[in-house]
Amino acid sequence: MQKTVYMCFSTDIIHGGHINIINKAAQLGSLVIGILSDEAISSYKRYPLVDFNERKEIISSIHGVSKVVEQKNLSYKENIKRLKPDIIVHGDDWKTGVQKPIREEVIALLNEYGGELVEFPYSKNEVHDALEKHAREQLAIPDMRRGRLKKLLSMKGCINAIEAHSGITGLIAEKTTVVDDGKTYQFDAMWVSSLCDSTAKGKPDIELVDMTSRFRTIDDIMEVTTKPIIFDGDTGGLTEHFVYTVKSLERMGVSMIIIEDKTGLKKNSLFGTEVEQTQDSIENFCEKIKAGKKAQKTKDFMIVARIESLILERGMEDALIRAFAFTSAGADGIMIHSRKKSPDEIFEFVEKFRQKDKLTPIVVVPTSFNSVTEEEFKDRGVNIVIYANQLTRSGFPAMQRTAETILKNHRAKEADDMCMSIKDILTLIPEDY
Ligand code: SPV
Ligand code: MG
Repeated sequence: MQKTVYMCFSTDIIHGGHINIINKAAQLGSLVIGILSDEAISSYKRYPLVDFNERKEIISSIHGVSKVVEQKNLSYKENIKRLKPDIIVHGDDWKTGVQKPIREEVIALLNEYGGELVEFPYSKNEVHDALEKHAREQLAIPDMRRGRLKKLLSMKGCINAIEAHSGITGLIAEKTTVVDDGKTYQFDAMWVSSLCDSTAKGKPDIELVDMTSRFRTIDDIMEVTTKPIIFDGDTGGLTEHFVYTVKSLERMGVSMIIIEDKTGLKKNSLFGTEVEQTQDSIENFCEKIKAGKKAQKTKDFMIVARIESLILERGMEDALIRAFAFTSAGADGIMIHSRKKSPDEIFEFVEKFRQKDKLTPIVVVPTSFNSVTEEEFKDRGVNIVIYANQLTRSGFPAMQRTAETILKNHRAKEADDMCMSIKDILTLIPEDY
């Protein structure tokens, strides 16, 4: 009887190397190709330029492929258990790096029933590398980047974002990948926080850093990344100014602005009622939202209204009245904020809002109520979870400790163990990025 051969494809660019390995695999038996889901690809590599159905059609029409199936995760487990292939084929490039534990799991699963792993030498090819680089560059084009947040939201239901305030923090948000239990995890988007952008410039978070400077930060991040951007627009400023901000952000390829319903001198929400803060009137804030929606030119851009009622201790009822008024005014989403350690008031808001509105995306920033997992937020009806300041809050103490160690010892030797090696810092950023 003919053997069954299984191979997984995670690429959306088919080139000669792929045809070559398909030909070799087909010679070993009846070839089934697993096509990685859009969700798995976007958390493993990058957002696919060609979607699942199209990839399925292309690959199933290649000579030598007898069947195509979906592979939902990077892990082969589900499909191996279901299909029990005699042979699994892969390039030998997965012996190291992110895919190493996936390979080990495949070997263990094959050993359970005497299946075989066949690895063909992986050939690095400059043309293929150039195609991949080109695909990445496509993702960074403003039109492509802007629309991707909506696509990710509808694909995943709940997405996450981490703060970025510079090129290097943008790269961390872009590239950090973790493999756990056969799944890969990456951040979906970046949050350009007013707190972290101001802090990086040594300034307080009071709308002192002007828009031109905030745009410069976005530009620095955009130059070296491809992921969608959510911009912290503070109060949005005067309505007459806000409409220009919306148009500029949209042109740059930012996907979403979140503005908070405060007025006058804005202070950071995490101060709560310890400082004087004034909430905007519902009428005025609705006018700002309406003006912003009217100013935007594309369908992709989103304006999210952030409600400060819980922060300012004005009560749940006030928060809900505002939420429904702001969505009626055209807000594309609601961010509800709290500085309580317990997530109870956030959960209560989400439950009550969802009783009347099942669709409008809800955004949370769990800096204080940080014990809740993304999975629980999703189950309760939250759509965007933003880690708003953790890179700044971890990076700053590390630098401060190093500075103190040098001062104390009148030399840098003792600080060396706290630092990356010179070789690592020199090669951290590739020259042709
Ligand atoms: C920010 O990151 O700047 C925010 C979130 O606006 S918070 O600091 O919690 O107000
Ligand atoms: Mg802010």
